[in-house]
Amino acid sequence: MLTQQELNEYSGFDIIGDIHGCAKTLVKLLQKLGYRFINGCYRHSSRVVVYLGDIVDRGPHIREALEIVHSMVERKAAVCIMGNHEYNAVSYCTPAPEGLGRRYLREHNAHHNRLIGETLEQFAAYPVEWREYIEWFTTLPLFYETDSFRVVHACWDQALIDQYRDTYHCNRVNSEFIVKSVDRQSFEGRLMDRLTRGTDIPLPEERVITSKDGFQRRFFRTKFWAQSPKTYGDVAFQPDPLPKDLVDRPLSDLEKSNLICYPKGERPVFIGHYWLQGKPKPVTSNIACLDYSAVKYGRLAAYRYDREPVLDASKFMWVYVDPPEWREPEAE
Ligand SMILES: [Mn+2]
Repeated sequence: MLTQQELNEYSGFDIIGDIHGCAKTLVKLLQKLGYRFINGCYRHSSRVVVYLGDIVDRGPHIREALEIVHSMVERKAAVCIMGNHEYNAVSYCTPAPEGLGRRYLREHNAHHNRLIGETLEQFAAYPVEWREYIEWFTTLPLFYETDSFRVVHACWDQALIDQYRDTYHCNRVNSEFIVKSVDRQSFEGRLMDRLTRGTDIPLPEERVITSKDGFQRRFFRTKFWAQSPKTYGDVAFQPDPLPKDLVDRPLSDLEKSNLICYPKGERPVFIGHYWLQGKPKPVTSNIACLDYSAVKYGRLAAYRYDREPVLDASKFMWVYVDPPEWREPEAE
């Protein structure tokens, strides 16, 4: 992995959000950003890519997307952190220790099978390669920071990150951590959940929202930067709207105490994860989300970061995901 000193030699950082198997669009975005394929990977003479995780699942060219990202990370042309989908892949494919009551760390139920289905299908003929990627995922950092910015897949929680550093003395996971994290109540489980999935609030009165991708949700995703929020509407941050009658519902003291707030004066943090739509722009002056729903014909988005303390809407770049990303490659 790139050291801090090596990173500082680059003039800037191109931070790229959730790819989800849209490899053709990724190539277009890298080219638009000035990267060229030289000596085994895409690279730039003076810039480096930071991938925010969620390379796998859902899209049509997952194996190709992994090849592009992995080759860049190997050759120090990029850094890649872990998304919840890489974590899911590792735990889905890792046999459980005895006594857990199931064969794999992540249960093979209908919901989980469906989420990872595209990935396993596309790797069906390449089992050795898939095994190597699983081993690679097991070593990915959960968060990353330099003197000027921070990245995490879903939520920067300083208290948990500090505790992690005190315990593990690094920012990467390992197989022991992965096994412990299966228990959602453990420190490892809470950290993994918080950093790769963010904060959320359970819906009251056992209500359910059916999300746009057809899943039933019993909670809604919340901001980790809301300053003294009062209602559900003040903290909701997800593509599926809250039911109208819940928007003005006051947050209880318990709900408030479970929220966190990334301070306004802190260095910028970049996240993916949230399926945003529309024209990319910063979420706040020091938070930018780069997940613009690429895999649902949205945009694959990047932010060209040059160490500025205040984020700027003009520094987003993107490529629209065309239907051809989804068609079989034509015979050439
Ligand atoms: Mn994602």
